Amino acid sequence: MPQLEASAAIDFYSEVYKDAYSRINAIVIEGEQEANENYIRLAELIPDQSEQLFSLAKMENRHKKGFEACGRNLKVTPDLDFARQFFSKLHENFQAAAAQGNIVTCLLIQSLIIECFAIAAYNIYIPVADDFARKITEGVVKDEYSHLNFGEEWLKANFETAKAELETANRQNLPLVWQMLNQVEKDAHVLGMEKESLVEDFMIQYGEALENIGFTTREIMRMSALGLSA
Ligand code: Y39
Ligand code: FE
Ligand code: FE
Ligand code: FE
Repeated sequence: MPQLEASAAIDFYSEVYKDAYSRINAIVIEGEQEANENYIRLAELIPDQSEQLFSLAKMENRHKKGFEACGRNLKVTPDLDFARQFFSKLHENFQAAAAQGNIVTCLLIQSLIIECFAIAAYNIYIPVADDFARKITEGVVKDEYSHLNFGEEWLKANFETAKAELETANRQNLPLVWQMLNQVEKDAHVLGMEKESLVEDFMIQYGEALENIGFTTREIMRMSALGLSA
């Protein structure tokens, strides 16, 4: 089924919609919570940018509150156990990298992969969201671009020393995104969001980010192809 253009055809109060929403809404709430923690951790790892990183962490906390309100508005209880499971591999990889002081890997996971995932998901959700959630999500997605930009700027400024670690971290973490998308494909579809649109938007954001950081088109092609078959 093609990506829906408008929300007119969606019944936000049907049991089928609310059941799917209980998982997607939980993913977003848990994702915002983990993003908040990740930016606080990054503030410790990059002390000369801590002020800005704490301000990003604060935004993530606001996003979480906004999406909690979206769930309440539809009288949906978010399935947070499912959501924790959903993020567990990326979460473990971030924790392990942080414990070793691998800032580049932490930034790739949070500021490139997770932010691009968020931007893709929110852009695709906005046209099919209920009125309440649309307004919230429009405000949030603007912030996510600034989070992605933070990662791009730092990695661009440190490109020569970061390059090899970025390639390794990409190889370890990009395939996880495709596994995660496969897990939510059905629920996203119920909300009017098509997997192909999500993949397309993610690849555009992620490819542009790698380009801004300093990778060549050939390198971007090679890095992006990883795990696509997962
Ligand atoms: O930086 C952020 O705010 C990111 C944590 C939020 C993650 C959002 C993840 C969205 C995935 C939803 C998948 C729906 C198909
Ligand atoms: Fe379809
Ligand atoms: Fe956010
Ligand atoms: Fe963010």
